[in-house]
Amino acid sequence: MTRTVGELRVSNDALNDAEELRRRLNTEGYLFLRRLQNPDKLLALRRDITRLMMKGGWLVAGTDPMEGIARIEAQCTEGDLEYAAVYHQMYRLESFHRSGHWPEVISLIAKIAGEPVLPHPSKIARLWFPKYTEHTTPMHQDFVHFQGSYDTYTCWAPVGDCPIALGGLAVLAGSHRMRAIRDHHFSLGAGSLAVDESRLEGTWLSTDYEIGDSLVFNSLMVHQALPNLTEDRLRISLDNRYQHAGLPIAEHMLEPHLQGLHPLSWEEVYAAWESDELKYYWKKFDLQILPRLVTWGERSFAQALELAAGGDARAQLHLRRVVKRDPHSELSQRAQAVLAATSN
Ligand SMILES: O=C(O)CCC(=O)C(=O)O
Ligand SMILES: [Fe+2]
Repeated sequence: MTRTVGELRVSNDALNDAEELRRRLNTEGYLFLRRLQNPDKLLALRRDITRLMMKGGWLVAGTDPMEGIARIEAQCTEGDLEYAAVYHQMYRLESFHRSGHWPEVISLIAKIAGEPVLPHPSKIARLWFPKYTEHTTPMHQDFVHFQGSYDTYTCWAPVGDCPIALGGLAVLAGSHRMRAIRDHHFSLGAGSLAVDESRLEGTWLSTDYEIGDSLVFNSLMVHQALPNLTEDRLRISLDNRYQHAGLPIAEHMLEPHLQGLHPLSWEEVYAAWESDELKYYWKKFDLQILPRLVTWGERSFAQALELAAGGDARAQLHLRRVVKRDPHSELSQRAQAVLAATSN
């Protein structure tokens, strides 16, 4: 994406005015708060995560892990076994899960959505390598991934400063007004689904994020990540989801993130936790749980097969990733057949 990016509107002035927050969310589709989250707590989390990245071989040995200086040879992303190796270590951190329950975020969501607020059990972080821009999160609506209710809110926040060049999140101004799910097609970036760019109008908004800054939007807002154009820095961010506990939630949001790609159980996640407080916390709510819709995922995979058969290098890369992850799965068999037919 090369186009001008406008500045997000800062809404800190409305932080204590629930009605005004809701009005801005309705008119603009997002709320951007400077330093909503405590920088010290985020830095402590960054320390925990970068320590695991160093242990996992993602960072240059001898550098300060807090700097997040990537070993370019270690590049990987969601869907890669190498990604899961570090992501799953991080996923076992109690501090990571606790960060999705920090009161500053919960009380903001309570003002928007009402109480009680349900933080989704499926907490999410992105650990994005530099010089890997074809894997940048493409433009999409979260609903196709997370489903449940349209009134599910994503809170995106970098775990460290995130200037434009490090590839923070951008939202498409006004895109929430079409209260509908747009067509999505195959894409190489995170989630493998993108909306058709030619049908989009409006200005992309982002900012030079500083630690603690948080961007909240609902699940129909079109957004994407900007590419990580730095020489050697990893971008670390959280995108946790929240909703009113009385609204429906899709069943996969009750499981650890990336369950479909890289299985992990809650018992494994909880194995080294010191406190029981957040274990299975959602069971105290009487939740309305919806089955996961596989429509979008299946369409993306079918398109990847078709594109790969026609010689599309990105689709072929996607299929090779599927095969490497689990050579014996049914999807892999189909991917292998296409790859074999197109190799020369
Ligand atoms: O951080 C990213 O690259 C993707 C985040 C995203 O799509 C989201 O927060 O919904
Ligand atoms: Fe998203």
